[in-house]
Amino acid sequence: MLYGQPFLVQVILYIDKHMFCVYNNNERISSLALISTFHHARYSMKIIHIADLHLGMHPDKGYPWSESRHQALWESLRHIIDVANEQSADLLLIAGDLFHRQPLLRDLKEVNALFDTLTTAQVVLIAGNHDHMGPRSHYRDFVWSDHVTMLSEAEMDSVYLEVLHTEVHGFSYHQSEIRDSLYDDLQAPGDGRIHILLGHGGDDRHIPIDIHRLAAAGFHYVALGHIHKPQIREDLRLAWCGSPEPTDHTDMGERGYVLADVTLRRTQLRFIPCGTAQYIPLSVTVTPESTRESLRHSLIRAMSSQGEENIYLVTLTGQRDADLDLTTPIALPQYRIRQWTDQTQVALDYDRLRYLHSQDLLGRFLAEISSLPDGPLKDKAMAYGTRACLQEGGRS
Ligand SMILES: [Mn+2]
Repeated sequence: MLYGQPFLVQVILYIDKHMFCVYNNNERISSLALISTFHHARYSMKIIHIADLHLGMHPDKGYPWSESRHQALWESLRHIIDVANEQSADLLLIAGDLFHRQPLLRDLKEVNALFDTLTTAQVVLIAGNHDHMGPRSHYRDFVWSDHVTMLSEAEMDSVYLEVLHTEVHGFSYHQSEIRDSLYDDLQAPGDGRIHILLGHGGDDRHIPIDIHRLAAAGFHYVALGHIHKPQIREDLRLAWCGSPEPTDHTDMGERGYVLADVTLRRTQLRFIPCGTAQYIPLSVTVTPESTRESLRHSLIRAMSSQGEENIYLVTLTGQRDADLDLTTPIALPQYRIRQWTDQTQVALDYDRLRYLHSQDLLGRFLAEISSLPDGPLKDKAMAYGTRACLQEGGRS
């Protein structure tokens, strides 16, 4: 040792995420891409996990807002890439069905161009059942940018991302259905690396998944796609992130992606909603006093307060005046009404019915029941009995 020399050299482990740097009086003299277990035991990797974007799809085809929903799907990918950059994410995982059907070559070029705008994240993706690798799929010979890896084999494969000390495992669909439980007997290697499984499925025709069995396979994170409803199981280190936008009127509730923080020791999962519209069931109660105009106002009030961007499934309940026709939807062109269901019943005018049906079964029924003591049970019995008689009469 050179006694009397000032101590000049400091070793700093966290100069940046992946470098092991040696400093001399604050001047970096050496930086080595050394991967130490010590470093990675503490290094927290930020992952954005998405799936089921269904790019190219036209949700609600035939409805006036369909084109804007088609654009919203592409916009969701742009948004997620912006988020990945803002958050300095390390990894963007795409768990299948990025496209709604076999992608065109130009679609792949557009997506790759978007991936090129990622400033920090590497990308790993698989094909799902919708965008499966058919014999002439453009996925087969497409050359992705260096930071993008597609696990395109039909059998389990992996990519080791050295700077992240992480191996991502997965395979792609080569047909639209896989009925075998291909994720049932997996075991993550115990080699000190972080192991992630990228998977697609979870129903009978698309790789049935036993989440507890999969959780026991020892992956640090299991990033799944196919089920559009998010299901986040931090306790099992497993999640279906869901689709970032709803694509069908049966897709209720919030849609988004998963932000995962993964180290060798722990996995933290957060669901981040990002859908720009939701399908919302809207029930409107009709009374004998209701008119189409009054219902129009109720609907506008309800849809404005819950968001004009949302898509509504309207159900009308209650009792309507016999003259009121609600089978034709009320025209509200500035709103998005996907479904219109009339479940109303004609309000019963007992005095008029007694008069009209004095000579038949309904008249006798009403006379009989009116002698019973008043109460909710009597009201119900009267309504059910009357409707049954009217329906019987209608059939004969
Ligand atoms: Mn799918």
